[in-house]
Amino acid sequence: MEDPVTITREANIAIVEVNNPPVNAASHAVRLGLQLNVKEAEANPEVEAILICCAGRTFIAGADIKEFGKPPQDPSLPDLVNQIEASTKPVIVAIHGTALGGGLEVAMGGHYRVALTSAKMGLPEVNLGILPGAGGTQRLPRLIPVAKAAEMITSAGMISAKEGHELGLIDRLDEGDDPRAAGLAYAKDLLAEGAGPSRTSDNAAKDADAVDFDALRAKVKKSARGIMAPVKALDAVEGATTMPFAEGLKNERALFTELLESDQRAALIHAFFAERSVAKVKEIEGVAPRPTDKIGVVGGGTMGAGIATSALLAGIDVTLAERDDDAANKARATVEKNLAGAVKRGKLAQAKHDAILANAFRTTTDYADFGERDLVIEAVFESMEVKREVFGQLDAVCKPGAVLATNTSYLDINEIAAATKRPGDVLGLHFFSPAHVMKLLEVVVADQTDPTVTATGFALGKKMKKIAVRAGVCDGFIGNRILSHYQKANFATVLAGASPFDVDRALTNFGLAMGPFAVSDLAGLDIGWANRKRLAETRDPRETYAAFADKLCEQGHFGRKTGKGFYIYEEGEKPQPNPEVEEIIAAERAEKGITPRQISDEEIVDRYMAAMVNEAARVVGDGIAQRPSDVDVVLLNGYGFPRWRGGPMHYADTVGLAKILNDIGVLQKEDDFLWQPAPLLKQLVEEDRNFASLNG
Ligand code: TC6
Repeated sequence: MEDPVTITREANIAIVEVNNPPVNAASHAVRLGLQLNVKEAEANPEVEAILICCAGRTFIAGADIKEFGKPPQDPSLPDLVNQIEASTKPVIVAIHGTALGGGLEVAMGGHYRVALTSAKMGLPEVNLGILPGAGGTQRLPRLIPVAKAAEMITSAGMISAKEGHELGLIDRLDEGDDPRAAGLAYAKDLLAEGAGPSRTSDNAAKDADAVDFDALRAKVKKSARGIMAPVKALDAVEGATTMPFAEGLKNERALFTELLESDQRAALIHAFFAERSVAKVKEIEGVAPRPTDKIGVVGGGTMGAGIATSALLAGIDVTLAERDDDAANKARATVEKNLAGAVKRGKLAQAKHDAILANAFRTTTDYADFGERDLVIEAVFESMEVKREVFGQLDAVCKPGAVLATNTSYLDINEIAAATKRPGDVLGLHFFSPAHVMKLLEVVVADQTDPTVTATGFALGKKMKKIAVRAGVCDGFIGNRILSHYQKANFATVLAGASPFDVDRALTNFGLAMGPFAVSDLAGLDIGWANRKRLAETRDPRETYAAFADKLCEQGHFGRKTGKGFYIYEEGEKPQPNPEVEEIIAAERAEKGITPRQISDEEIVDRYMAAMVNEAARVVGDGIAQRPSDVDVVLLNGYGFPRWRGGPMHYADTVGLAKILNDIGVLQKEDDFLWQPAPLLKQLVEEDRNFASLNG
């Protein structure tokens, strides 16, 4: 392998360049190369200044994440950064692309920083369950105001080079596109001025008095939602305001090591790589996608308008069809509201917003307007009959080669495709509501879907900045199929003795953003009810059917939108448990001859996880998901599973598959039909393997 760090010289300036594609991560070889080359430059009497820069698309984007959890190799990143800072010759760092984590820490070890105006920078370590452990928590608050440093570090946010310049992190901006040239020009100017080394560690923390750490800690703890890293990172930043530099570094190291050894770090790094491996889909390797510049959307309800908004934000031209002018106007108003929201949140410039509405978006009531569209996404009422009708019409008007996608959440896409004469052009693109906010996209591949069509689904997902996951056809695909199963298990837990409120409490304590019964209320209880009615005919007679949610619906209680469901909703009040729910459940238990028993929070969680993992194992075993980590990505990004637990499959590996299988075995005595162990789970336990062994 080529040396990832090289040294060259231009007159009296040594140029130390990192070249470690794809993102110049500070791997062991890079750290070693930087150490040796900076040393060499220091020792060379002809060198008066040292420039550190990177080849390729970015400055160092961080420590090499693959090395975390493995035995450390010298030089460590903190030692390297200290060595760079200690240089007796001025060290200039030229930044382009994204200087992140350990990359920005290397830059802060340098004495002068020049950044291309297009560059961005940040310390995103807390996203991975760690903190900036190479001096970042000590140097950043010595370069920019402590409050801003604390915000950047605890939120993992990135700033632009321009903001970095205003704050004092960047000394010079360069309008060009060549970091090496920018660095050399700066180095020459500094030498001409007679500038010497300028070490950040000599500075005091900036505007430290302006920060109330106790108040900030309470705020960070609340928004961290169970993740330890942001709170520990804040502790380290506080150290920069109360301790001398060397002591602050030691404190940072201790806090970093604690996090590095935690299960949370392992889970969050698993999630990072899982989200990247979903893009690896064998059947589309080397397959060129079809165009997606102009799309059509059928249906302008919440979902269709959300999809249209998401496409418009991605620079795609959108035509949206509704059945009449009234509905089309309503859809337009929803899209306009969504786009105005994006402007308000700073995601979209006003001028761009105006241009989108003037040029890139139109509504229609005539499918003939889809004639020239590259791809059309159907988002109409969830009924096979209606969808087949829509696809028949699309088949008649769309140009050859156009991709026809359905946003169905459950229905059989093979049957929908069969309504056209071009089933190879049909696939599922299952967005999650609100579609312009949620990142998850299931790309559902039907029996006859052409690989170029699948590749187009992934290309569109990338354009829309979604996390696209390949799924096969079955009822509910990956996410909703698993959801249906664990909902049944939650219902069974309630019949066995827990209240819905016990279940919600236990699972929010476990880390879910909301309890499953509160989520059902939010989504509308009528949705689950309609789905259960749809499946009634094919329901296995051995299933113990829990009817208490149907009873609520029969009384017109659909959750939040009707003011009553599992909870009671009153304007300005915290939702309260609905006492009628307990009565309905007690009656159903009596009818079924069930004597309720006390169920601990721990058991509630174990039952929930056993159900989720068991069905997920079936989903992988049946080939609906490509690999266990794809399931994790779906549950993390579409169903509120706590990221710091890594997803259900990672969680199962952490507690051990034998424990999950054992829990299922115990539950089988309660309900032999619901708790059949998945063949893949049994096989892995027999072979003493975990889900990670299947990720490849
Ligand atoms: C740290 O620095 C701690 C310091 C303290 C130490 C004491 N390492 O995201 P993409 C791979 S913690 C190894 O698709 P993009 C990635 O897996 C780190 N590999 O590209 C993928 O590989 P694949 C702090 C990495 O253009 C490929 O690069 N830094 C790393 O959409 C392309 O990635 C971060 O947290 C890495 N650090 O976005 C930054 N980074 O092709 C994490 C990426 O085999 N990285 N890879 O699948 C990012 O946020 C983004 O990758 C990006 C580029 C913005 C740099």
